[in-house]
Amino acid sequence: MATVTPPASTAPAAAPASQAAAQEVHGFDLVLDALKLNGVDTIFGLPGIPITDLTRKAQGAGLRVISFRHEQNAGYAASIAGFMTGKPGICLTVSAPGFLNGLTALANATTNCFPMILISGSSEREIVDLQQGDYEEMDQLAIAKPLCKAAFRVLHAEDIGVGVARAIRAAVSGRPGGVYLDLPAKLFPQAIDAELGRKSLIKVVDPAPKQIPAPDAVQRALDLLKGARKPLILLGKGAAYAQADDDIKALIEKTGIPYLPMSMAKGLLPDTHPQCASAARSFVLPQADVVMLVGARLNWLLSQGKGKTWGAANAKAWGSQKFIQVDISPTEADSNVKIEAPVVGDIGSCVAQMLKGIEGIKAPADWVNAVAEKKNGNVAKMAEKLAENPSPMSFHSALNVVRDIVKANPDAYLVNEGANALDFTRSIVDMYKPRKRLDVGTWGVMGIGMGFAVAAAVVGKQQVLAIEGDSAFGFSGMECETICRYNLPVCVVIMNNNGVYRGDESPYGGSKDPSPLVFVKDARYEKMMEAFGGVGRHVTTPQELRAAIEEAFRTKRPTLINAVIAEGAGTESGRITSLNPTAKKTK
Ligand code: ADP
Ligand code: TZD
Ligand code: MG
Repeated sequence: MATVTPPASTAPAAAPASQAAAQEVHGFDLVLDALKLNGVDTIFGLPGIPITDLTRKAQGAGLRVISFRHEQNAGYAASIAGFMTGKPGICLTVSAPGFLNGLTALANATTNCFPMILISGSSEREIVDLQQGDYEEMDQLAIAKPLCKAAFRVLHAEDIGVGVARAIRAAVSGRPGGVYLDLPAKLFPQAIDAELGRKSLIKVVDPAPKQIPAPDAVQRALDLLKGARKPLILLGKGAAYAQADDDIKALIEKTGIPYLPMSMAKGLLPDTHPQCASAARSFVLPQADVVMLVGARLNWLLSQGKGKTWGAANAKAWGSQKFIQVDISPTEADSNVKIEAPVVGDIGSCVAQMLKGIEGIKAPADWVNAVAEKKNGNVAKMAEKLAENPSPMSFHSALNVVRDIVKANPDAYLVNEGANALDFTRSIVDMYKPRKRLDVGTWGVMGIGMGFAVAAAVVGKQQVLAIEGDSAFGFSGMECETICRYNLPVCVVIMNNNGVYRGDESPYGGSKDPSPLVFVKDARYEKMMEAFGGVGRHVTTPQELRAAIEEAFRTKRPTLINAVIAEGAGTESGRITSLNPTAKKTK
């Protein structure tokens, strides 16, 4: 039934303007119709064979197409759009190399439980499978499979509706993740009867169905909390993703239990909330007797739930805590330590159920007071550091400015990557609203910066402030052009310490070349934004930094601020020096 218009692997022919063609619809149109039918309004991508026309037709069909300079950045944009909205972000790439460039972002999305669909054009199956050397030949489906939650290929135009529907369901149902959708070049110009095409499309009903937890699992968790003397709630980015903000707040406030937000859960309740225990992290983790994880995994970011962080005498031993884990994935429990009370379901439903039985659960006053005392001491110490004003700037003196600006602009998105630039920002800059802090996530991946910033501006429609290590920025810096082209309200601040972690030379010596960790001294990154018509600022004091960010927020113009930080201000690997045990100690 499907008619194929050759040749498939070169630019596809436009629909013939004959009478018969009026009754036909092409693969191109069906892909776009299927996406639109399911509420997709934005595509992040990079054009080329065989999807060039798809990107232009998408615009013609009323979709917003954000065209990047590298697919990895388009992929990161799609993935964070997925996190922000709970709907799959769409990334569109060309075959083999474009697909591979997007694949890092797809794998990262899966690792972080962000819903995303990578749609890549691919070469001719017959030639690929016989390895006969097609243009950009690669068995993309096979390569994508181990790196994503699900992978599908559509060969016939009448199956596009099913392919898109399956991709959407796979991305957002259960634990969200990355999905690959392979669309061979031949598919796009395929013509089928228009009525058949229309009927073949599926508007997905209830793509992320609620998963109600079992009552006995909820009761088990409540009983544990009831008996706790030192309870603690850990909020992860799954809790932020779930968009159950009011119920999570109610659960925390009604029980009075201290809570600790993971990086991207910051702001789910304001970091300044009296129960927020961030400033007493190393006190509460080993002390707590019952810990309730809500959308957070006991991975490396939580020392696998073991060792000294958790009050055990040695690194491999378990502490004495009992864990409750609220998570949509039934296999997450026990992945690192015993989970006494797994509550499996979507966080919205789980927390709603728990709230019904929360009467009588109250964090003991002596524990709450002990946490508050520890926290107040640490906050006072931090205030002293923040008040210092060294020259060149330290991370603290620069981030003190950012802290004020975010406080005054709580709706702004904060994108953050680097090592010291990441760790100091996380601990110094308070967040006030949910899902506003977008960062390197589970992998600690460098390169998310400009992709996330573009997506936050386009999808979140708010001012974006990206706090970037100078190394981190380099991974996606070319997207300054994209930011200028779409005239996005993005203010990039580069914490420029002349290198990876620090700008000083290797303690080992032995080469005339610069250390692998250092860059051109005093590089003028701000000129990159100027090159595309944006604003560039070079700042050396907190006053200048404040004025420059305030100007950017006021004018909403694309801005890059090159903030000079002392070369030696950082530490090797930032806060995770322990994972780098052989490194010679830097000063
Ligand atoms: P963090 O890095 O902030 O600790 P993780 O990415 O490790 O967070 O954990 C997120 C967890 O949240 C994952 O285990 C995932 O299965 C879970 N999750 C994601 N979305 C939901 C949801 N809607 N309901 C329940 N659990 C969810
Ligand atoms: N490559 C990728 C994709 N991700 C990584 N995390 C790294 C390399 C290794 N890496 C880090 O973990 S942080 C970092 C690298 C290269 C850069 C740190 O330097 P920076 O930040 O300038 O961004 P600071 O402020 O100088 O520490
Ligand atoms: Mg640096």
